[in-house]
Amino acid sequence: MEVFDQGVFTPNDRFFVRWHWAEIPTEIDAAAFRLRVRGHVERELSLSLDEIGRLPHVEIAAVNQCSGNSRGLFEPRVPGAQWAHGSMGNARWMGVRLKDLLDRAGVRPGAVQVRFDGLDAPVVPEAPDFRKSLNIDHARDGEVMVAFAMNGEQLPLLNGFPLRLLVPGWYSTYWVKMLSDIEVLAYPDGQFWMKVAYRIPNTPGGSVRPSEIGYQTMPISRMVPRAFLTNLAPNAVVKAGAPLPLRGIALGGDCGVKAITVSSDGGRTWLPTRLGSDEGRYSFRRFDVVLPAPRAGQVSLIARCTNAQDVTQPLEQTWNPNGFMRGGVETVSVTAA
Ligand SMILES: Nc1nc2c(c(=O)[nH]1)N[C@H]1C(S)=C(S)[C@@H](COP(=O)(O)O)O[C@H]1N2
Ligand SMILES: [Mo]
Repeated sequence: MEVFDQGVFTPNDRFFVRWHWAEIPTEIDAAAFRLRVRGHVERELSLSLDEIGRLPHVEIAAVNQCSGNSRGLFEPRVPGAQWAHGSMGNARWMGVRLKDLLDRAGVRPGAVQVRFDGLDAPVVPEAPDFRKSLNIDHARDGEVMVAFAMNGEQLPLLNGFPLRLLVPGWYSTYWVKMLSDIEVLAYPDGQFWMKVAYRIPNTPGGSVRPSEIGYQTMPISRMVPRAFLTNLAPNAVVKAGAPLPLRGIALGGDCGVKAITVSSDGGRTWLPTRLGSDEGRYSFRRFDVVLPAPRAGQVSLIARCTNAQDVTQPLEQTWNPNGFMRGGVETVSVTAA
């Protein structure tokens, strides 16, 4: 929260890092590197970084958020990486449109999905290589991109040098790093990382009761709106009888932020906040407000995001057994003294 409090973009050297498998190249020969585009296409491509760099460049500000961000806060607890809210970050990404690469290869009629693979590998050969797929129309929407720069610098190795997929508005499980292989499929991808892993209940907010069974699941996809207070740590002591400044960051999910409201009485009454600069609909948006002076005692503070599609965060926290897609409001309790 200290880092998020400093600005709307997350510095590269403070950005979270996550890989599934430990077999990750620690150096890459940029001159020898090739990106393959193959499968259900007119002509296979093997593109150097120079060739990719000559395609039209696009830049977008977008939040990279792990599907399991905040999993460590799930109640009851669930297995998996015990993240608090730090497995997200916002950057300016520069690259080329995936559509331009696919057009160069010529997608053949009957294409259904596009699968993405990177240079990392499982630690034992029987384990499934990390690969993710998007539907063909999504892959060609002109927004999904192959990025080579992050906040004006080349992609850091740990964030996917030399290329990573960028799927604005979608959880970053799809943002395949060290992207080396793009395969157009004439059938739906049935491998582990689409069929078994990264699935959420097919329910509103992907939420179920802890005892619930027998529900349908589907691949996780679009992010949901979220808001976080960044200037007050949990259990901080604030001044009683003095106006209380609040600041934070929010994301709309798969669209922009429309409004952030805050409550200091557990959600009974809400105050509007002032929004910070608009860096685009997939970016973090900052907000701030000064609350009327609290009386001495416990104060529970809540920030709540409404996105451009009028989706508002639920007051009750969401839950599922994989700890994905947390979407309910977050509460920060402080003491006024
Ligand atoms: N090649 C590859 N790309 C990957 C992954 C991976 O294991 N291998 N993990 C994904 C997941 S689950 C997340 S949360 C993001 C993390 O991106 P970051 O390390 O740049 O923050 O990378 C995604 N891309
Ligand atoms: Mo993730």
